[in-house]
Amino acid sequence: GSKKSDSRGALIVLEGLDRCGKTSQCSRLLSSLEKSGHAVESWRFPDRNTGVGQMISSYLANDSHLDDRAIHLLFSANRWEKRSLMESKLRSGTSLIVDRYSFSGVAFSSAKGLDMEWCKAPEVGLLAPDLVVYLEISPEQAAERGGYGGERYEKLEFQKRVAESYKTLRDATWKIIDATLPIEDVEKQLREIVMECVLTCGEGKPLSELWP
Ligand code: Z5A
Repeated sequence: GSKKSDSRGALIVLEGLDRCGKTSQCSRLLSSLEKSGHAVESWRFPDRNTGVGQMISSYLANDSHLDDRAIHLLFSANRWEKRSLMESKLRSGTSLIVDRYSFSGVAFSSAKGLDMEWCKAPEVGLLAPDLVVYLEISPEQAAERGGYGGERYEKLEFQKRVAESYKTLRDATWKIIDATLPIEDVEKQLREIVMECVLTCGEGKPLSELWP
């Protein structure tokens, strides 16, 4: 049907441990939404293409050392530098599928021992997702998938603490999908949840900000 003038895109966020399958699912979701005629883009954080993103990338590759709070604020700044573009895309009717967002920021930094409320503070005022999907997998099962590479956080003990942080962070609005199911089954469940969200946003659900 014809698009109403107030129809906006949906902000959809995928979260989960390293190797849970976010990247695979984001690309499947992107092509299925495109095929059904939706305006949609796939984004990811960290966005390693910006100046801040390059500092983050070098930190993750263990090529540079940064204080825990300093890197936390860089991850947040990396989202702030994309905020206005994000808002204009959504308002112009483009849905965004985002691989990691503020929840990763809080989960990973609080897993290092930083206070969770302190971690949330710099995220206040960023756009709140219309939907957060958590792809659930145990740290042990995730580690079995192709093994970890050399990046800083790719260690079992650390991923266990991240999983605990995510448990504290998640609320009743999050949708949880069993990420150990076959890729096609995860894809099907994800598509259904996302389609419903895209429709609701198109019908004029207002944009809101973190933390709701
Ligand atoms: N970080 C942070 O600290 N603060 C922040 O604010 C943000 C991030 C935003 C880099 O992220 C690190 O930054 C990340 C968090 C931290 N550290 N960790 N850990 P990244 O986005 O660059 O990297 P990543 O998200 O952790 O990892 P990834 O390698 O991109 O994993 P993935 O996207 O979840 O998974 P995948 O590539 O789709 O799949 C992994 C493998 O599993 C692959 O071989 C697949 O074929 C396989 N797979 C996928 N699905 C299945 C199913 N269903 N069954 C079996 N096998 C599967």
